[in-house]
Amino acid sequence: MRRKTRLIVALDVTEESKALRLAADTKDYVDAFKVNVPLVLARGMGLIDKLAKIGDVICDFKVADIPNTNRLIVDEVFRHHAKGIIVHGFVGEDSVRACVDAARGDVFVVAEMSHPGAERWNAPIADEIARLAVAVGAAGIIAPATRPDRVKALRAIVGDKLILSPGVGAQGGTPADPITAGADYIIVGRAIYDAENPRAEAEKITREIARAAATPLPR
Ligand code: NUP
Repeated sequence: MRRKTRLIVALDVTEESKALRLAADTKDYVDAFKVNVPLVLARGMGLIDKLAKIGDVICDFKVADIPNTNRLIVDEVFRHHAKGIIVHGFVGEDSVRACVDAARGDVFVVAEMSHPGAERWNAPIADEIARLAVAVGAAGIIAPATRPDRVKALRAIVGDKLILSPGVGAQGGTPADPITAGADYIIVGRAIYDAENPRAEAEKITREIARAAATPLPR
């Protein structure tokens, strides 16, 4: 995955034509497209192959099963030309390792989710999941843009692994804060695909990312 604009757009629409239009409209401003389960349930895995012709695709399937089932899911995803997959870490080392072993691209492990409910069960084990991601050789982790202090803390754990940070816009996070806190990429869905002009919105967000990236970290 290239690291140019540091924006990943979440294509959380369920119409194939909308997903393809959104991808074509925003491709100049994004480093990757993220596809979640609703779009694939609605339109099938063939759409991943089509999107992969426009840009890099990360499948956000939050894989969370026993090692053998994880392996089968990961295999299927890369057969459709995805470049990355998002998996859960709480299921344990063997399950995550099965994903990394089966992957023909990047595996990103959800360390801590962005929604309020994650504070109860997920946040208390997030540091351990981040350590697990490093131990099994994952490409990176998911950390919440809604809690930039947690992005900073998780960065200290994962070193130079990639951090992808969702929760910008509709969930209340800003593009700048997670970048300043150490995220490599931000993930944005509704703020772009619900905008009147998704391309212009994507461009605006990339300018905010660039500005934040040029600002030195506070000491
Ligand atoms: O912790 C997470 N939070 C999150 O929002 C992990 C995720 N993978 N996501 C996904 O990012 C979520 O499922 C959606 O596809 C996207 C955020 O969308 P939006 O809130 O920007 O519309």
